[in-house]
Amino acid sequence: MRKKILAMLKRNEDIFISGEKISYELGISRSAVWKHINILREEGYEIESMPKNGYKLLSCPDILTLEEIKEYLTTDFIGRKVYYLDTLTSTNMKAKEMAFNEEEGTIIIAEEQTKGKGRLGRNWVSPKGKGIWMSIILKPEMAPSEVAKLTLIGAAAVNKGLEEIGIGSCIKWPNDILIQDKKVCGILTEMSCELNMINYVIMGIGINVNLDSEDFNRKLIDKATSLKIITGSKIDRKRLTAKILNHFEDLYIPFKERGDISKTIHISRENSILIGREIRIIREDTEYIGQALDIDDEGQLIVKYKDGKVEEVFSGEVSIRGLKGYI
Ligand code: BTX
Repeated sequence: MRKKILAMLKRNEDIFISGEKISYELGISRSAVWKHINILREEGYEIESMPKNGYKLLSCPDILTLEEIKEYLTTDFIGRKVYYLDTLTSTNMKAKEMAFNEEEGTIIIAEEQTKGKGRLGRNWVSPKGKGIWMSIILKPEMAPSEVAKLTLIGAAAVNKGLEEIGIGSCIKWPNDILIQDKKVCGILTEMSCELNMINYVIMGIGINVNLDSEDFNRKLIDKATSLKIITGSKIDRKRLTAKILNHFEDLYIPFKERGDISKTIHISRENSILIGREIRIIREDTEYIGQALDIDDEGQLIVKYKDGKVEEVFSGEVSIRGLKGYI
């Protein structure tokens, strides 16, 4: 019911709508309307009320519920069902618990993660209300070996979403987004599969939106940044969340339906921070130094080592670090 009242207020933004009209259209008492209005206020909606005129929505809170992101959403199924929680250990962990019973495209978003996960057991700093910490549940019918490409789709979607709000970024193959050589977003793709069949994939996306320098500890400050630090102003998280989901669906559908990943590869190449640079590849405990030559049509990084040998590096097998301070 509260969602319906909110929708009415949003449809009538800037004008008053009477309590009587709301109660008539929704078939509830005027005191019930009043109770729901008060709960909405507690959630952060600024609603003016005047005895004769009724209610007027003045402003909406900076929260990532479906009600708040949907006005920017153009997708068919990605992000059409949103579980929004104030705090979670990790959205990926929660998504894994829920994945079997949820439809493809469902997303889990938390305002804060107390145990945000990076790759290989690393942690992901996720302070309250300042980032986009979300996981998308996917159920593609394809071989498990194809899943690495999904991470590239996620990174390309974030890059395009940022571009749409006027922020240029680079993709550090396969799973990071950097601005000014510092990490602003990380992607963690996890899957559950049988031999030849994927049960589900969880695509976890973490974006440092409105974090301040104090949110990063001393170790991180040299290698991590946020959109707010870069641009000097607070960024609208709702709009950005929806735009990323829109791009994600656009890139995901051709891949899921026809295995077509060409647009993603194009975006990955055009915005790659690695191509042409000297890189360090860490495989188990050994380090290899080489030059990143290209990203091939399958999404693999082509590397030329110091001994002249050229090799395709597959996502997930290696960690890559830049040599000169970038992560
Ligand atoms: P990664 O292993 O490539 O990066 C983790 C490393 O990045 C850490 O060891 C640390 O050095 C650094 N780091 C930690 N927090 C941040 C941060 N906020 N910004 C920049 N650098 C940081 C990257 O793993 C994948 C991260 C995915 C995070 C999302 S959030 C939603 C979803 N749920 C979840 O638990 N994880 C994913």
